[in-house]
This record gives sequence, C-alpha cells and structure tokens, in this order.
Amino acid sequence: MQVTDLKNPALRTWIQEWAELCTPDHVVICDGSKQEYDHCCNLLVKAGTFIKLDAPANSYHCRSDLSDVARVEDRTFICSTRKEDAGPSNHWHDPADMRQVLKGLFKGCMKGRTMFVIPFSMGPVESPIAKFGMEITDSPYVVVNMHIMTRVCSKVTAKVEAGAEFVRCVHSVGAPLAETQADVPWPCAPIEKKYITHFPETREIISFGSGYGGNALLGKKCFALRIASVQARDEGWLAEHMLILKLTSPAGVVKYVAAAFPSACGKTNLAMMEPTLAGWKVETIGDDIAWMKLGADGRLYAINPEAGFFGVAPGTSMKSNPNAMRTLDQGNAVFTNTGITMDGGVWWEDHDAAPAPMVDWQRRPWSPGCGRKAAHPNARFTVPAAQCPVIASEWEDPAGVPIDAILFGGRRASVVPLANEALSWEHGVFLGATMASEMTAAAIGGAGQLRFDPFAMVPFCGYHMGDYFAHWLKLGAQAPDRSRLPRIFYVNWFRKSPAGKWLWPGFGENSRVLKWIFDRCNGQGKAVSTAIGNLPSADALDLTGLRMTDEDTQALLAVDRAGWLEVLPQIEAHFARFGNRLPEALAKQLADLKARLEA
Ligand code: O2Y
Ligand code: MN
Repeated sequence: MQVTDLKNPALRTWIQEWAELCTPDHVVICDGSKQEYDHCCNLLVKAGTFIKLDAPANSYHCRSDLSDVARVEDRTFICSTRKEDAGPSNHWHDPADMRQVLKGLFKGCMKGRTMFVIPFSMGPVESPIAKFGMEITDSPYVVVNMHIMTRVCSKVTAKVEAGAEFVRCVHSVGAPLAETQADVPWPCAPIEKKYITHFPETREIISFGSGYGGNALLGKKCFALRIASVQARDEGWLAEHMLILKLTSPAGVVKYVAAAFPSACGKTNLAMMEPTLAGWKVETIGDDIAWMKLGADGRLYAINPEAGFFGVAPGTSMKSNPNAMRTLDQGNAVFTNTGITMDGGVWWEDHDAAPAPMVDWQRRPWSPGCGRKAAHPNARFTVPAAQCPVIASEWEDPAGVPIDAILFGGRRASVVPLANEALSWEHGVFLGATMASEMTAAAIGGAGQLRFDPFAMVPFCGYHMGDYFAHWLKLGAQAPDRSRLPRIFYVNWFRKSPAGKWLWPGFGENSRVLKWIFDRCNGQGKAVSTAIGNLPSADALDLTGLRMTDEDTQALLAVDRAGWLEVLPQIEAHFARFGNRLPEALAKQLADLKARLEA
C-alpha cells in the first residue's frame, strides 16, 4: 500500500507532513507479515546489527551502540500545556517550544533511510479495551521488535481508515546518511540530542535519537503507560505497570492477580512462576503492563496490551524463571546486548550454562574472569508471549480477565512484613502511593533511606501523580459494588535478618503467599488485624516443607511498630512533594496509620 492510497485525510496528511520534514528515501506502510519481518531482519544482518544465531531457532543477536543501552529518564519529557499538570515526578517542557526543537532535529533526519509506518494495536484488535497506534520510524530494528511486542497488522490500518482513533507515534534514530556515507550497525544521536517526548493532550509521542527499548518501541512505556495513563484518567479506567497472572488452586478454582513492583524486582519471574506448593498452578496473562476497566458486573477486567516479552536477560535462568528460558528455547527471539557463545548461541551473567570463552555484547573476545561482563546488565530478549509454555489460554480474551487481587511491593530489607492486606480500597491506594525500596549504602542518602516509587509508576505516569492517586480513589468511590473490586495487598519478598540473611526464599516459594491471598479473596485464610493492615496469622501461611525457624517466621509476619514510626516522616516528606494535589483521603490514611501505631 502507498501513502497516496490512504483514504483517511487525517492519516494521509500526517504521514505526508512527516515524510516532507524527514526526507526519507522511501516510505513503506507495514502490514505485519512474516515477509516484512524477515525482510527487516535481513536488512539488519546486512547492516551488521543482527547476527543470525545457530540456536535458538530463527533468532538473532543484536548489538546496540555503547551509548544507547537503556531508557533515558533524564531525556524523557511530558509536554503538557501547563507545567503543573506534569507534576513533580516528570520532566516538563513547554509543548510549543518542544515542537520547535523537534522540528529542527527531524529536518532531513531520515535522509538515506526508509521511513516505515507501523500500524499496531495495543491489546487484541477486537477488544473494547484495546487502543491503536501508528508508529513512524526509520529503524528496521523497531519494526522487528514492534512485530513481536504489539499486534502489527493491516486490520489496524483499515480501522483507522474507517475513522478509529489512533495515537500518533514518531521515531527517528536521528542519524541521516549523506550521499556516500556508510551506515553504522547501530545509528543513534548523542545523548544531548535524544528526546523522548509526550504530548498528553493531543495523544502524541515523538522520540528522537535513540533506537533502544522503551525509547524507541513506542507502544510500550510511551503509549501503554504514559499516554494511556492520561487516556485512562479521562475515560475512567486504569493503565498500570503491572503483571497479570492466573492462579489455579488444586480444586480448580481460578483467581486473577495483577501486581506492581518497581523495575528489577522480578515481575517477569512472578508472572511465569512455577509454584512449589503441590497442586497449585500459575499461568501468565502479561508480565509488565495491565489495562483495567470496570465491567458491567462491577468487576475490574484486565488485558495485557502487549504481545511479547521484553525481558532483562542477566539473571534469567532455570532457577529464577524456567518458563522464560523455555519460552526462549522456542526461538523467534531477538537478543540485544547479550554475549554470543562459540557455538552460535547466547549467554549472559547467571545463565545456566557455565561461562566459557565467547564474544561479549560488543562482539569483543571474552573469557571467564577477564574482569568484564559478557552481557550488558540491561541486555534484553524480545520474544512472542504466545510461545510461553504457561501462557493462559484466555490471555487474548478481548473481554479481559476479572482481577481478584492487586499486589504492590518493593525491596524492603526491614520493617515491611511478608504480606499485608489493605483494610479498604482507600487504604490499598495508600499502600500503592507509599510503595518504596530501600536504597543501598552506596546510593545517595545511604542505607535505610527509602526511594519512593508509587504504584511503580514514577517513570511512567503521564500526568501529575497527585491527580493519579485521586483517579484511583475516584474509581473505587464510583464502583457500583465495592465488594466486587479487587482486594489490595502489599508483599515484600526481600526482608532480611539484622545479620543480613534473606528471611524468605522467594521464587516458587512465593506461591505460599499467593495461596494466602487466594484464600483471603475466597473469604477464607486467617488474618490478624493490626495497625498496618491484615497480616497472615502464623498458621495461615502454608510453610510445609520449608525449613524456617519460628524466629524468622515471626520476623516476617510481625508489626515493627518502632520501625514504622521511624518511616512515617519519610512518607510525610514523600506526600509533601504532591502539594495541594495530594488527595485529602491519603493525608487521612497517613494520620490514621500514625494514630493506630501510637495507640
Ligand atoms: O531499558 C529499556 O528500554 C527497557 S525498560 C523495561 C523493559 C521491559 C519491562 N519493563 C521495563 C521497565 O523499565 O520497567
Ligand atoms: Mn516495566
């Protein structure tokens, strides 16, 4: 299909205007076909970006530039008309000024390259919760990864042609090619020219200068979280940084759980977990993002808007996440910035295979003990979710799945117990709003200081987080039947003894906590009412087969009153950042907690 074939003038003009500004050599409208995927992979092999691997099947190794290896939060902007609407957690920029800056950068930026126009759906195309996007990009790497991570298809083009709404996404690696200039394997712009910009009022994303992950695959963090959080606020639903899992009891009863943890807390591992408790089953709906809407029956229904996993490779192993390893064994994956073994496979730190001489992520010779890491710490795999051996059969149900429990959590070596059930929806929102991890001694602020990441959304909320808290409260207040809303829990797998020993084994043993959560949602499961919430009573957690001392169990399930009282001023300071946009109800939750602790 040619641009001139497009009948929708809004779509056609938008593409033509960007093509006029960027001056690409060619414009291609993508169709999501296998030929298109293979063609882009071949282009990337020719350019030296990809190497076809011998194993797993139909998979590629990709290396990025040294300077382009992760999301760049300092170069990520929310360009709302009013600065106060972006809030204290975002970098704001005036939208008109930013458009001027971008116009300068995009002028001629695709010279010597092909402009691809990618029609994609976040969520199953026919789902009432799904939303469409069009991404203009000059990166075949983005085309390949969007094929895996979203639903790229001509059906979306047809729907947009027929008038369906779409989010306008524009991306360039920011590296035009002069007439005779040879390309490099990973074209990108220097850091000061990288701009990951969001225009929430017009639902636009414009990204310049980076080809990596969340900076360039605009369906993921930019659309499915930053823009979608604004759409969700305006339309009365939730766009969240949450995994979704299906939990089945030995009796065959199913509960669906959504869970928010900050990056690097094992979300993908939990989403694909192998329970150690006999007869229990965990299946995956999604590992990173959940879009949730109240259904006509008053329950909260969730879809995974993505179609693949963009997981962090280092640390992924048969111990930490056997189902991710099995998903990768099926092939059809892209491995970005991992090591390459001598037999044409991939390797990363904590991989199951013993380290042996290989080629590192920058394709330099590497051997164990050489003092460098073989994989970049943010090395990633992109792989279709459908290949996961524990993907739930209903993961693409257009209606979504009804959520029974919402989990929040962070890395807390002290104070916070293993599991805690909120006393109410408002208390649950308070737990989400006070999500935090402890900083290590090396981090600024020192050990014991908390880094707050409310709802794990600080890098991803497209508007003022005070208003975001209010939106969560409003959804609860407006629910037709509050008893049908999910119950909210706070979990902490990372508790340590004063001597620094992990108190909880984690991984598949987390199924013991999921069982208690399941029981609570089923109107069973014993809990003790405490000042901080409803905690599992010592006999409510199934610890059979675990060699835990009574002392450790007690430490995991106790209320550390003194510790909580010490934490309160940090919560107060955290809340103060939101000024008069902090909902009264959350200030009241904090005051009530203080009163209960001091009683
Ligand atoms: O560095 C990147 O671009 C990837 S960040 C990412 C990728 C997958 C899932 N979550 C995240 C995250 O930062 O939360
Ligand atoms: Mn994430």
